[in-house]
Amino acid sequence: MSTLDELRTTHPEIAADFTIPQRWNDYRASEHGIWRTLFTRQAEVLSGRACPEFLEGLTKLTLNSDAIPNFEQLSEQLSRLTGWRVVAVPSLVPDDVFFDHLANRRFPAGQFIRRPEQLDYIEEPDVFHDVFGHVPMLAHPVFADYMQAYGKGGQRALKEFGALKNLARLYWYTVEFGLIASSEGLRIYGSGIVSSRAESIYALESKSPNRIGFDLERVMRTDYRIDDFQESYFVISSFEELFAETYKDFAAIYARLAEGPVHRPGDVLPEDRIVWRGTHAYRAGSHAVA
Ligand code: HBI
Ligand code: FE
Repeated sequence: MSTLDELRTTHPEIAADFTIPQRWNDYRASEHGIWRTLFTRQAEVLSGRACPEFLEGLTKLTLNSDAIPNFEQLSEQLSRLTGWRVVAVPSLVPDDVFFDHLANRRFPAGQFIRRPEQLDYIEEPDVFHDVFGHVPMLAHPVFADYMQAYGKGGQRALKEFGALKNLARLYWYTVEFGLIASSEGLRIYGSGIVSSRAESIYALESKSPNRIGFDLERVMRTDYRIDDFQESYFVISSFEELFAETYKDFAAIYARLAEGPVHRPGDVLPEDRIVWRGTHAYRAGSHAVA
């Protein structure tokens, strides 16, 4: 991640909170074309795979394949639904800046769009991952509150040794890679899955990964991989449950977590509520110790 001074060389107008003007008029036709390609193929793969709340968010915000959304217009619509706005940033921003935006119901979205050769994988969050992947869920009132609570929790965790790692795992296994057990079956809500064609299919249909019932401390103890499909997904039963389970004072939880083990991404534990036991997972339980 770059510092503010480094970013000033490529983005002279960057503000202290790392926001930049979106400059919607400056996107090229080819860039809108990449949005269109990605949107079209995800809309196809997500019908029957994404949770109803995500699909309703797309509809309520009138997100479509036409063009990269204009953040001003999108924010007007989103703020009427849940009070959130979308602001443009170059890409990843420092943790304290990220948390401050979320705590104030601003979602920082990458301004740029990936290149044609990056359709399937990109390391830094671009406008497709951030807007298509994250923003529809911010139109859901309970999820919108969850994201703000995460931002506030992050501000507190920054002051406490070790806590940020625990909290980042919660974000990873819910906001980025979460599954939900809907009345119709398993569905996706995590942005990292919904913005990836291959992982949208893998997360629900592959026999390989574990699907494990969500448990806050279990998730906060589990390392994650950033370079491949997940070996385990955690399944919530509702967004109300997710919010209730996480709207707690984490101080006592962080103290307990500092003591116990850290689990590998593919570990299955005796106390896990197994939704599906993956065929490629480790069996022995935890190894590393915090
Ligand atoms: N910045 N733009 C952006 N998007 C993120 O998802 C993000 C970030 N900075 C920090 C960060 N995520 C994580 O380290 C925290 O959620 C822990
Ligand atoms: Fe993301």
